[in-house]
Amino acid sequence: MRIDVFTIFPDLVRGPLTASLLGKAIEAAVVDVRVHDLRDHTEDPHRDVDDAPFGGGPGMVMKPDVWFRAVESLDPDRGRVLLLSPAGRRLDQDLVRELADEPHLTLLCGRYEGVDERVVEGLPAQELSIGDYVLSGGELPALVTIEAVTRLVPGVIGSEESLEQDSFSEPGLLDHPHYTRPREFRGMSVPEVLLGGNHAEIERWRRETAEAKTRRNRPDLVPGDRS
Ligand code: JCQ
Repeated sequence: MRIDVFTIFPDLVRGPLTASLLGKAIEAAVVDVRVHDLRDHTEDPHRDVDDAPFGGGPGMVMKPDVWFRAVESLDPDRGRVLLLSPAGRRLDQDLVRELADEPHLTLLCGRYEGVDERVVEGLPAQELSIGDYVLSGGELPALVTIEAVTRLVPGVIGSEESLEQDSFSEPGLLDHPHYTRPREFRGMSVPEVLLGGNHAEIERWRRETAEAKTRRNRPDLVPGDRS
């Protein structure tokens, strides 16, 4: 899989990519991530990527021409072009699986108050949100997207296991609690059922505690919830 990233902070994106599982997948050449400096595609001596908003108001807006030149510097194939934005479609595991099937993703990291709407309309780019909160730029959302997607790409260490996990764990149900040694820690014991070796009983306990956790932490995932 090929992933192109456009950002005014290329080093911020590269750092995490060279560490951990991501770095190994990139080393193994299963995933080819290329990080581009958006300012390399400006044409003015100040290398400006932003300008004042039409209609007035605070802050600055990212100029469309820079984004078009940047993305058009790639060969005609740009794959699926995604603009990280709090106003985008929310990323969830279904969309992660869909993106993992794509041969090529192009991720655009916006900053300031936002990006000129003609980037979305004209490139075109699909707006993608990683959650309902505001960050100062799309760089961390791009890294989140890359990590969520690449761990499903065949050949990435652990991808077979994570695919298994996905099919075993029911959709709309949070994971059950986990325990390891020691059996007692600061007065808290591991549930007796997990020590007994009765696998039918263990499975039942895991499903029940997963359901309880889902009702407590994520009532919105419970069928029939109207919250
Ligand atoms: C992504 N959840 C939050 C911030 C404007 C495109 O315009 C903007 C982009 C950002 C960065 O993205 C996020 C985000 N998912 O903050 C402001």
